[in-house]
Amino acid sequence: MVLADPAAAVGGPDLPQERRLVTDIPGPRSTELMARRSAAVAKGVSATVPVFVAAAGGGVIVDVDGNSLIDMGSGIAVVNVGNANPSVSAAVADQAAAFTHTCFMITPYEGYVAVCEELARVTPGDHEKRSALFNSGAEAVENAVKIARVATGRTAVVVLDHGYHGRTNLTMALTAKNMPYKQGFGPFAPEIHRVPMAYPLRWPGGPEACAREAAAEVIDQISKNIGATNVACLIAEPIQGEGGFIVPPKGFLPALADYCAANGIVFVADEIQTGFGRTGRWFACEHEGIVPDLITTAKGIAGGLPLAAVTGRAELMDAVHVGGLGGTYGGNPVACAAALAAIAEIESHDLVGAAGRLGEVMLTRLHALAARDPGVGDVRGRGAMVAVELLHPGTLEPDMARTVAVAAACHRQGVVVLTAGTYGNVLRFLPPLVMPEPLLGEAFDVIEAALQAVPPTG
Ligand code: PLZ
Repeated sequence: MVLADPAAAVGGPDLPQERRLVTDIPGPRSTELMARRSAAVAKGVSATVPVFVAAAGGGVIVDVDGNSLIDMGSGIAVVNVGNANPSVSAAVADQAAAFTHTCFMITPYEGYVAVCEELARVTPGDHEKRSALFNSGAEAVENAVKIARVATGRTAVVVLDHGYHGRTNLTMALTAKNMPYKQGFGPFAPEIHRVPMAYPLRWPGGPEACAREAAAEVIDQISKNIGATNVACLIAEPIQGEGGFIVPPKGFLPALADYCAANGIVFVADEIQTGFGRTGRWFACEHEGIVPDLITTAKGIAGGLPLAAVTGRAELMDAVHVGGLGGTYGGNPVACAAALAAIAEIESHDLVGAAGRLGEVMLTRLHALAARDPGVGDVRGRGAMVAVELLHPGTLEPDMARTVAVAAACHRQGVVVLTAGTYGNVLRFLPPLVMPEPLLGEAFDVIEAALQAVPPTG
């Protein structure tokens, strides 16, 4: 039961910012740990890259065999401020030395309040706001639905096709994709209605008509099939994450937000993946000047510690009776200390600006690549949240096999890339916002070589 090489377990930005392969991927120690994993961990919990981590920081992940991989995933958009960010680590250590838990509902502490104050400050809109803190993104989304239902006295919930909102029973029902998230796990929660998403690449009327036609279709379906007066909330990711980094065309989300406002429907922006600087704004809603009634956050909020929030209009949030919201660990003091440090880091290092610059580098590289590779069917994203959708050339047919093969080739060459998409044919890039630009360039050299090594078919 010996833990692998504790001497290597110092991470943070001082780690050499380099790609370094000293063994095959996975190396012998990772292979040994994978065997232990298989014998002890449930099969349903997957592993994208078969290496075990010893330390991470800046733009790299160092494995237990001494390989240094470029991190193009940020633990799914979590370590925006960098892994083992020294300021976050120090805040965690200090708080852990003071107290680790009391339960905010039993004996409160300042950190929780301070995080809610910061959320009121950094989220869109200057109206009066309140927040409640939770442990995971899914839990935040569930609570947004609870709050919207109490505040409106209505029950129906509207979500968009290709959307992802979590893996709990209610959020599975909100999530569009069946495999792997829902298969066999039903029955699902009732009163959930899925409407079309404005997906420019795949909109039958073409990308130009997409925003207008999709908004009209959504509004028609709500009024015709559900009845606007029955709808408590509409939940939308301002850029869809797991669905494949689908950026709604300009005007689509504002049209839905306006329709919600006119019909007493709570507009919930799920900014769990897009928040905290990721897209080159504090929150992705800002790209179109949208002020959501409620906003769900998690991931990037606390530099890697589990924390999530619902933030929104005071009159909605305060509609819930005393004791109606909570949980043993929600707003844990150590996670709150991490969040305060992470938010300060985003601000003091202008990581929002950094996300924009990383995005420009990535989009430039990917557009150049798309011009030479007929299998790259779409390049899209905002800030440090960009993706390519791989197709069989000349068609809209998803090329999942190539996507999987390219990702695996990148992993073997020491670049952690993630896939996404309803059809599993999207390569997505989510570097930490502290990624050094030369390292980002090297990651794209590897990605480009992998795409060349696995050419498109069909
Ligand atoms: N809403 C928009 O992106 C989490 C899921 C990974 P939790 N996305 C990563 C996986 O396979 O489980 C996510 C999201 C959006 C909600 C969630 C859910 O957040 O913290 O994973 O519960």
